[in-house]
Amino acid sequence: MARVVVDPITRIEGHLRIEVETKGGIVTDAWSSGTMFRGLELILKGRDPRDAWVFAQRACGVCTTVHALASVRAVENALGLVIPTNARLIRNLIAGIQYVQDHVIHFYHLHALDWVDVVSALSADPARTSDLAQSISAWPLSSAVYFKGVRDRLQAFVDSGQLGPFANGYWGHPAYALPPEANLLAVAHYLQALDWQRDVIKIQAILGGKNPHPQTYVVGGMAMGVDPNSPTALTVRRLSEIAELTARARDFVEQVYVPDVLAVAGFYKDWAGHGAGIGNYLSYGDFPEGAPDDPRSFYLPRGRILGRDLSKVLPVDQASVAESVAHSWYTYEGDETALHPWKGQTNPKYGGPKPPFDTLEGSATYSWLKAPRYEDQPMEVGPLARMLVAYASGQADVKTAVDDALGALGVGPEALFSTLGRVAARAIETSLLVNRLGVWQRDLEANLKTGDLAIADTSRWDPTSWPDHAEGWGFEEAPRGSLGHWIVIDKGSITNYQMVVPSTWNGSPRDAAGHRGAWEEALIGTPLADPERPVEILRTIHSFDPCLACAVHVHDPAGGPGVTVSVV
Ligand code: NFE
Ligand code: MG
Repeated sequence: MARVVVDPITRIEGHLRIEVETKGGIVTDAWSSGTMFRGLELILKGRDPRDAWVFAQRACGVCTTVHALASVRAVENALGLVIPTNARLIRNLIAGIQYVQDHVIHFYHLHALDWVDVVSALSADPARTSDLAQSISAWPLSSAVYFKGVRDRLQAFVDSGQLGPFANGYWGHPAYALPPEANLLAVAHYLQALDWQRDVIKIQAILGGKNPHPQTYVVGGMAMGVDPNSPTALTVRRLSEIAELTARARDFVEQVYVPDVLAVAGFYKDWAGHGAGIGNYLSYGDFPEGAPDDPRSFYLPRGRILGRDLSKVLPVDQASVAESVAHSWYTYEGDETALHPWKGQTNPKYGGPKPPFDTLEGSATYSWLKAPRYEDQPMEVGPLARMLVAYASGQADVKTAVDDALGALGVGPEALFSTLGRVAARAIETSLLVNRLGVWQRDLEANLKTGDLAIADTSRWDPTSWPDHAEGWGFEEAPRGSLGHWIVIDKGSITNYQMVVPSTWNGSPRDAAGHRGAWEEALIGTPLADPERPVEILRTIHSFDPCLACAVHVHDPAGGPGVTVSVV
């Protein structure tokens, strides 16, 4: 038996330590530890609820805008505000392009190198790489000359000894399965995606003033002019720029990202048998296409699946969410083992071993993440949860797209419950949303043409119009999964604010009943070919797209070491 410790897991946002126990080269138990504390929820106490979104949005620079959206929704819910149609559609557009950019960056820059051996790409034949590229896509950058150029560029990196983003990979690891040509193709697209993502996110800058952290939210709607005839508002020219950028986004997703995911997945079908995890899936649903607070109008439906049973989609009620701190570095006053977020507390109390330490073994508390549970059950959230809930709900676009992808890979729906299923679900979701952006834009233009220029309901702007005490919740589907903000307002100020974030669901430690979190559970049964180079741990953990900055909502002033992998 050996303990394998990876700390930190890189190519994620924030600080994550994973420890696993192995027996005979197979993972038999796992611990997920968020190693930083931030306390944003404490920073929000005492503030004006109308300002909360600006602070909350700083939880993260990766999923950026999602905390602003969850925050304004929580305050709107507390004050009983319904946002106008224009605001609903602009919010959908900002959130939608965020998904598209975030998912593509995740695949190429945060996850692909778990599957793609960069050094092997150096031995690829550019002509055969060109043949491969043209066999899977009509994307024009696919000539032998182009791929030779990429290979030469990569060789120059290696010769200089400065590998940059490709330093310290597990190159040559026996678990890599792609031929050199597929590796070169993926490296070429890794580089292209860097430029592409910078361009397409301009949509957020057009609609939000800047990226990351758009600045145009307001409680009750959006704070921007939408008169197509005014030079300072969202003009016809701006709308046509958005349409052009959306087309660029769509071309890359359809002609590069999706074909690459399918091609890579074809070499790793064994990963449809690893990484399933708990089998409970939660989606709050999002992208309202009618009444903004009616989940029946959502493009991606709300629902819950238990025990991988796709025949039933169960309802979701915010009252059923609670966070346990039984194994976290927090204390709750009183005897409660789990608290609903309106009653939530953020009392940090480090209870792990004194650093530096080798392992967390024997430490009852081991993470700065709390353990969110739905009716006491751990849930997986994220693209796979959303696609499964939508698929089981009979959402027509999702059903067609999922069935097509399963058909292309020649696997059945059970393959979805896996590490590979997560990667595929993210690509399917990206493809659906990049196409939906055009629908929301057309709806926005059509609504503006009717003369409806309403952009915010400011009827409750004055705090003297508020009740003495109000409670609200705001749900959002962030790229990594279900995000909830809960707010309590007393006499115009925030008296409690709790954020229950996607990576907190997925990366949670055990709860009071001993249930593991989604990452912990997903690692069990994973084979490790070489425990000193545990690429298999990275595959499954990265498939969730972790974000610890969101999840704990500090830093090591001394800097600390780089990545250490130890087998103890
Ligand atoms: Ni920091 Fe986030 C997303 C949120 S995290 S990335 O998506 O909310 O889990
Ligand atoms: Mg929290």
